[in-house]
Amino acid sequence: MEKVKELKDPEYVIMIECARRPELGHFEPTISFEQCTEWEYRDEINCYLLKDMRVMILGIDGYLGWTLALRLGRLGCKISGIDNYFRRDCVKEKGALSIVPIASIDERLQTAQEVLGIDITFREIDILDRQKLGEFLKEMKPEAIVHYAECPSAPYSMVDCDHAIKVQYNNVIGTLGLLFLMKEMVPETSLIKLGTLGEFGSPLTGRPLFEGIFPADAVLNYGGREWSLGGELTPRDPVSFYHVSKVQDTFNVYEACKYWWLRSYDVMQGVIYGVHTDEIAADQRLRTRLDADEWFGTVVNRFVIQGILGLPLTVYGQGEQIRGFIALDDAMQCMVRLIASPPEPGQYDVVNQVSGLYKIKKLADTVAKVGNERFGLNVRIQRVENPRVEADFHPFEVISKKLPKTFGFAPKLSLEEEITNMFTLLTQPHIKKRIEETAHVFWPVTRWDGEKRESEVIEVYAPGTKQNGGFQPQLDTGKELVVKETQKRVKQ
Ligand code: USQ
Repeated sequence: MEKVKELKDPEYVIMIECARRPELGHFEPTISFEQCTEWEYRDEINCYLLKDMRVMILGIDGYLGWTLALRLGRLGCKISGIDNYFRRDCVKEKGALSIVPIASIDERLQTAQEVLGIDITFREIDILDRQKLGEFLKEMKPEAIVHYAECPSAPYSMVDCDHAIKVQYNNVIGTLGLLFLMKEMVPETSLIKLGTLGEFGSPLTGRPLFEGIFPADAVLNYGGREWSLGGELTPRDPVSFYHVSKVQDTFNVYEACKYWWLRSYDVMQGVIYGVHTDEIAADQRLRTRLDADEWFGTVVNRFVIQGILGLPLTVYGQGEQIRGFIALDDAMQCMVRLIASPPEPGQYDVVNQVSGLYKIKKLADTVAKVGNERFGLNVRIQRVENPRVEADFHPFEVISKKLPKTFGFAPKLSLEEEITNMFTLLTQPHIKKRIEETAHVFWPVTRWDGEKRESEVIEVYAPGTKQNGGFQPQLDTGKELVVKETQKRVKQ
């Protein structure tokens, strides 16, 4: 009682100081973003951002890492990053190259300085080298770490035992080591970890893909009894050894937040597509990579490139598979927003990062439509034997409420707009030449069943000639359902 009285005494006032800049003096604990001089409202992103925020990007030389570095640098963040060129090496192993020519890291860093005035501190470090990574963390003291330093390819993880082990070792052990380093050196730093929507698979029951954790009012009913599921991690059903590595990461990050009060957002990202952000378009030496080979090319990117080459677009199986997608620029917007609003100590949270859900055959139709109508091409589509083991027909309902509702994410690009941006860039003669040089590694030969043979063509068809029936995707953003149709399977 004495103690309480003491605290209520007007002579005793609780004040806090900024751990980052103690010289600013003392503040009342109720201080808000608006009152704090360290947080600035930024019109261009329509949210508050910590001044000179120190952000470290692991995997800074990659498709996403490089693009994000420039975006954050332009917003005034102090960027550091590591890379060991894992991705460049794997693509080389396939005999492929980035379709969009990319500069060496030295030239990229210099150009970022010259053209955009961004200074990036880079070290060539393998995420598995804990000694070097630890020293770099100590030197940079990042306030946020974005973890992109994982092998992102499902097919690469399915080539054979060596490749599966390489992917899982790099991804799982790399992340686990990072978590221990963060605990030792930067326990207050937020970790923005790239997971994948594919962790959840595509439940045949139609159960929605919640944002990683069951909502508070979810219940399990079984044998006449009922239990709450609220707050528990939702089931995972990964679709390749690569996706399994992401599931293992999920549990490791979740536990680290629980044991050590680390803080993390786990980003379940859909398939990214696209080539454009204002920063990477500022100079051709700032362009980010784009792959089309069967290992590292993702579906929309591959379709556009195949269309330019005159190869019918390779729809695997029936093309009825539904996936979540997001354009490169929109994905960067999400990442900036997550970085700008750090989680609380001990908080592990999951966001589903998608802006649209599409069937593969619908994607092929859209790419063909844009290519044929706006670029005078003659794009055709082919169904090929699916090299993967994945459900062909399945319901697909994705909940993605947190990014739009809590973090203010609003997608800016439609699928057609970004596909148009892609055709515009990739039909340039010097890039078209690179597409032709890489064409021999487009065809799917990596099969999930382990057989060593090429997928066969089932049929070639003209765009728009396949009925759009079957299950319809449902995206619940909490604002409006982007596509809301009765979920039922109709006759094909
Ligand atoms: N597909 C085709 N034709 C192709 C390539 C792919 O029909 O030429 C189909 C696949 O069968 C699959 C879908 O397109 O159903 C997506 O395949 P993808 O290669 O574009 O993407 P995926 O292997 O799922 O992996 C990619 C990224 C990965 C990320 C994941 C998000 O490489 O890093 O985690 O997308 S998600 O798909 O939501 O798991």
